[in-house]
Amino acid sequence: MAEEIICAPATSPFNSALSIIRVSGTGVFDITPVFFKAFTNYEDRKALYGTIVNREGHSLDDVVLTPFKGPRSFTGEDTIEISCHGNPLIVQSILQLLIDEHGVRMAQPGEFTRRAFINGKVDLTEAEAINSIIQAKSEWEVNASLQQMHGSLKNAVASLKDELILLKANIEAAIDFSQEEIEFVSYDQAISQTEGVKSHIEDIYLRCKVSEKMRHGVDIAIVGKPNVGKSSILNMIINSERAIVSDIPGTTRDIIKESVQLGGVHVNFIDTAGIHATEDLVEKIGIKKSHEEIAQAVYVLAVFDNTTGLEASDRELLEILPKDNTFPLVNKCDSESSHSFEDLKDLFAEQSISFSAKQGLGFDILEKRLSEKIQSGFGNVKNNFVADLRIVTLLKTALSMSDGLIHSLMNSEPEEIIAFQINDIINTLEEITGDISDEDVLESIFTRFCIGK
Ligand SMILES: Nc1nc2c(ncn2[C@@H]2O[C@H](COP(=O)(O)OP(=O)(O)OP(=O)(O)O)[C@@H](O)[C@H]2O)c(=O)[nH]1
Ligand SMILES: [Mg+2]
Repeated sequence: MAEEIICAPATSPFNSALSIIRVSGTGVFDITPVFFKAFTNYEDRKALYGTIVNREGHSLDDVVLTPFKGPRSFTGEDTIEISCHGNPLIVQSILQLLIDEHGVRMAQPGEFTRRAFINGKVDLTEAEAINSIIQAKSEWEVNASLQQMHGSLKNAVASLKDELILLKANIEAAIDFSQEEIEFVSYDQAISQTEGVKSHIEDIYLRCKVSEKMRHGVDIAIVGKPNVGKSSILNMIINSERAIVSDIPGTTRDIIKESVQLGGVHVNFIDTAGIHATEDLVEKIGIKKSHEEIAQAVYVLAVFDNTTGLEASDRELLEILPKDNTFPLVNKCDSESSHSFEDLKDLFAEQSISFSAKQGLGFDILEKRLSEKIQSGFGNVKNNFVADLRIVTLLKTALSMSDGLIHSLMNSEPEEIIAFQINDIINTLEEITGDISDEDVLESIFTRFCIGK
C-alpha cells in the first residue's frame, strides 16, 4: 500500500554548517522537480546541486539533493535527502514548503525506521541497534550497536530458530508416521537437542543482560571517612569542580553521580557522604545512602587518608567493603606521613594505590586496573548485544519455555504437546526479531526514536 510522503529534519535544530532533511514515500520523485531546480542532470544515488524554489519561483536555499530509488533506500521507499545550509530557519522554510505546497506531512518519531521495518529492510533487533547507535554513551556501545545493525543478534536468533524448526520437523514426522513405528528422533535425542538450544538461548540472554548493565553504565562508588578527599577525587576524574570540596569533615551530604568513558565503557562515579559515627541527622541520612551505594555499586573506590593513617572509622568501613570488587586508594600521598597502610594488604583482591587527587597522582594506575577489571567482569564486551528490556524479557520467557519442554520430554508427553511447546518457543523468538509483532509493541519501540530517524 502506498504510504503518504513524510518529511523531517534528520539533524539537530542548531546553527551549523549543514542540515539534512529527509523526505520519503511513493511519489516523491514526481514532486521533486517542482520544488528543486537542479543545475546538473538527475542520476539515482548521485548528489545533485540545485536550488529549492516555491510556487512563486522564490529561491529558499541552494542545496545538495540525493535521490534514492526504492527499494535501495533506508526506508525501502523512494526517498530524497536534502542537505541545506544549517540554519533552523531554512530547514523550517523547506519543510513548510513541502507541507503547504506538496501535501507532504511531518514524520512521527522513528517513522522512517518503522517504514524500513515494514518494508523488510531491517528486523526489530537491527532497528533497535540503529537507535542505539544514536543514543550510545560509550565507544563499546557504538561498536556493539554497529555489529547488531549488521545482524549479529538477528543471526544468533535465526540459528536458534533453525535448530528448533528442525527439532519440530522431526517430532511432527514422528506424529505423521506414528502408525508405521518409525522413530525419527528419540525423546532422549530431543532432550539433548533442547538442552543445546537452551544453552544457546542462555548465552544470548547473558550477553544481552551484560549489555543492559553496560548501557546503564558501570556504577563505581567512592567511599571513605569524612575529609579523605572523595569529592576531590571525583572532581579530578571528571576534570570539573562538580562536588564541593572543603576541609570541613561532612561536606558532602548527598549522592553525586557523574559519568565518564573509561576504556571505551560508560562508567558512573558516585561521590558519597563520609562514613563515620555522627549525631547529625542530615549527615546520618547521607551515610545511610553511602551504605546503600556500597551495596549496589559494581565496584568501590575505598579512600583512606595518608595524613591520618587507619583510624577507627576506617576500620569499621573495612568490615563492610566487598573483598573482590574494592579498589583501596591511599589519598593525599603528596603529603609527608609516617603512617603505614600494611593492614590493607591482604584484605582486598586489589593492591592499594598511592593516590593524590591534588596532583593527579595514581590515576593512570587506577584507570588501567579498573579497565582490566571491567573487561574481565563483563566478559568480552565486544561480543555483547544492545538489547532493551523487551528483548531480555522475551529471552527469559524462551528460557523458561525450554525448561518446560525438557520437562515434558522427560515425562514422555505426547508428540503433539511437544510440537506445540516447540512452536511456542519459535513464536517467542519471532517476537524478538519482529516476525511476529503487534501494533502496541511497534509503537513503544519506534516512539523512543528521534524525529527524522
Ligand atoms: N594534600 C592533599 N589534600 C587533599 C587531597 N585531596 C583532598 N584534599 C583536601 O582534603 C580536604 C577534604 O577534601 P574533600 O574532597 O572535600 O573530602 P571528602 O572526602 O569529600 O570529604 P566529605 O565530603 O566531608 O566526606 C580538602 O581540604 C581537600 O583540599 C590530596 O590529594 N592531597
Ligand atoms: Mg565530599
